Amino acid sequence: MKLKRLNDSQSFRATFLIGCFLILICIVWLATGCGDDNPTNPVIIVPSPKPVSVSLDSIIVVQIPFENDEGICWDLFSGADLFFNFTNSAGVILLRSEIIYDLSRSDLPVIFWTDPPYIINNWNTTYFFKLYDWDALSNNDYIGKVYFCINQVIENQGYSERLIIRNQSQTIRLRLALRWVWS
Ligand SMILES: [Ca+2]
Repeated sequence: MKLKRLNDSQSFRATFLIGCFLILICIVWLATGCGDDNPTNPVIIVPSPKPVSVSLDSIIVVQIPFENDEGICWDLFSGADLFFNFTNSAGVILLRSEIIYDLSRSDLPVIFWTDPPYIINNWNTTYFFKLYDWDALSNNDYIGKVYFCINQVIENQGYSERLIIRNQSQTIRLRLALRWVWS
């Protein structure tokens, strides 16, 4: 075999290329973790699962006041005729309950089913239950309201399937059944 001697320029070029090649090998070696004697496991960030929707399945009225602020019963000769409107923050009525006539304290709690279950679209807004005593011959009497916001529910108690909401004076208490759909 015949060897050909390189001139200075060719020698410099060959050295430069070999140097570049070695640096490249080092970079690949380090990047793949081969240079670490005690490599740590790669961290895999798994996003927390979030439900895709939530629906309101039922509303249980646990407590209402049976007298108005002046201490007078809603109806003079019978119990309250309870119903409620479920509204968004703009006051638009989304659901209206049936009326339960002649309700007395011993009848509580009473349950109202949503049929079909009401899907809560806006998790960032406040929804209201406005409770009334129905009257045939005069305007309905306003009993009071309670409200909730889904994002606040999640923040306070996670994806809970049972939510209790009260008014400020603690005279109204509702228990909501929420159903979270995960996929
Ligand atoms: Ca009434």
